[in-house]
This record gives sequence, C-alpha cells and structure tokens, in this order.
Amino acid sequence: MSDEEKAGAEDIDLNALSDQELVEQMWDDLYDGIEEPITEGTNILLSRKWLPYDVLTKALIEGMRIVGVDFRDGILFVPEVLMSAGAMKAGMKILRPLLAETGAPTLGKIVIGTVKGDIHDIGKNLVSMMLEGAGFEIFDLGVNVSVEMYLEALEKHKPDILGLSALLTTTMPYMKVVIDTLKEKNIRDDYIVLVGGAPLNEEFGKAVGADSYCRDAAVAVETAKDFMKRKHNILASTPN
Ligand code: B1M
Repeated sequence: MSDEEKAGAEDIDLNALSDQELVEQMWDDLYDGIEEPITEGTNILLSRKWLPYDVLTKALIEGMRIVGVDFRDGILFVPEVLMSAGAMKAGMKILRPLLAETGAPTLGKIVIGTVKGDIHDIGKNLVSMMLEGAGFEIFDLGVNVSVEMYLEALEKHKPDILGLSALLTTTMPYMKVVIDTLKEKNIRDDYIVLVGGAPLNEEFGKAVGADSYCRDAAVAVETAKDFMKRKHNILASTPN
C-alpha cells in the first residue's frame, strides 16, 4: 500500500460512518491490508452492540472473501494477500475470545502442517489464515511434521479436515506415507484430506489418495467449504 493510500485511510473518521459505510470501509481496509482501521472498526462495531459473530462474518469474512476472489483471479498477489490476512488477524485477535464465550459456530475443524523434511511455511500459513478467515477453526502443526505428530493431532482435535503441505519434490512422497498410515489404522475415511504445495498437481493428489489437491489458498477455502457441505448433507440423510 502506498504512503498516499495509507494517509487517505488515516484521514477517515470511522466513528462518523454509518454501520454499512463502516463495514464497506473495513472491506477496503482489509483489501489494502491495513491493520489499524480493522482494529478500530472492529471495536466500533462491538461498541455499537454488534454481536462478535456478525462482526466476523459481515465485516471480516466478507472482506476476505473479496480478497480471495481477486487472489484467485490473479488481481492480487501473495504479498498483498499476506497483508490482508495480517489485517484480518488484527480483527480476529479482538473477536476470538468473545466468539469462544458466545460459542459461535465454525464451519469445521482443520489440522494442517507442512510434512516431515520440509520447512517451507509461507504458503501453508497463507492457506491457514484464509481458512480461518473463512470461518474454520485451525490447528496449525507448523513445519517438519511427522506422521506421528499428525496422528496425535487428529486424536486430540478430532478435525473434519487434514491439510498437508509440501514444497519440495523430495518431501511430496511423505504425503503418501501419512495417508497410507491413516488407511492402515482404518481411520482414513474419518477425515477429508486436502493436499497442496507448488510442485503438486491434481494427478499427484489422486495418486497419494488425497480427497483433493488445492492449487492455492483461495481454492483451498472453496474446496474445504464444498467438502463440509457434502459432509453435512451426508450426515443429514443418514438415518440414526
Ligand atoms: Co525453498 N525451495 N528451499 N526456501 N523455496 C523452493 C520450493 C524451490 C522450488 C526453489 C527453486 O529451486 N527454484 C526449491 C525446490 C525444488 C524442488 O524440490 N524441486 C527449493 C529448495 C531446493 C530449497 C532448499 C532445499 C534449498 C537448500 O537449502 N539448498 C531448502 C529446503 C529446506 C527444507 O525445507 N528442508 C529451502 C529453503 C527455503 C527457505 C528457508 C530459504 C525459504 C522458505 C521460508 C519459509 O517458508 N518460511 C524458501 C523459499 C521462500 C522458497 C521459494 C522461493 C518460495 C516458496 C513460497 O513461499 N512461495 C520456492 C520457489 C517457488 O516456489 N517459486 C522455494 C509462496 C507461497 C505462497 O506459495 O508455498 O506454493 P506456495 O503455497 C501456495 C500453494 O502451493 C498452495 O496455496 C499456497 C498459497 O496460494 N498450498 C496449499 C501450499 N500448501 C498448501 C496446503 C494446502 C492447500 C494449499 O492444504 C490444504
């Protein structure tokens, strides 16, 4: 964001805006990746008696949805999306404890990590932030994650989705090790497994037995949402 844009953003008196104007301003600020007005806007909406869940969905998640669309369409690039995600996190920091208190619904739980032998985490972090922005609860195991660590996290957090990231051709095969271990333990079908990382492709995702390969963070969000919808539909149509 240019100094000019930053100065412009600082000039706006957020308190003087109507609720709708403020929300739209927050979408712009998320898009531009500026943290301060997101923090301020979040606090203003809460002081106007907005529910934390409404601030999350109507101001932050909707703003990140717009960012995600432009990222997918090649209008925004990685550094910009990381800044947007950072601004989103500033709002989330205020809302997270309030949401925990009010028990706001999440779209689903996701355990994610970069596989053993691999320390690349920029893409995985971006995916995690975008998924969190979309309303998922994320358990990020970090980098260099062994199959034992994944299993422990699955047991502990009981997620809907397991996300695996790899950036090296030498670590990609470890995804198969993780998925094969789930099969051996007869728990493969308990989870939706999504894989991603620059050297992967759709064919590789199928070959290792993942449910889907996600090209980028925007696709990861859409894919995770789709699978959750399908999961809920299956559960709804299963007789007790
Ligand atoms: Co490394 N590195 N690196 N590196 N590095 C690559 C991957 C490489 C392609 C560079 C090159 O040679 N051209 C090459 C791999 C070659 C290969 O395997 N054939 C390489 C190498 C060789 C290495 C080392 C071995 C170098 C060395 O030490 N000799 C070493 C490996 C260390 C290790 O892991 N054991 C190494 C180290 C490093 C740094 C530490 C310096 C640094 C990482 C810093 C960090 O991550 N904290 C680094 C970086 C930055 C890169 C490049 C330049 C950029 C990667 C990146 O962050 N991209 C990379 C070259 C490249 O990819 N152009 C390279 C931006 C990021 C947003 O994209 O990660 O693809 P990406 O994530 C995308 C999607 O892939 C997808 O969504 C993301 C967002 O849109 N996605 C997922 C990713 N994970 C997902 C998980 C999902 C869903 C989607 O789950 C649901």
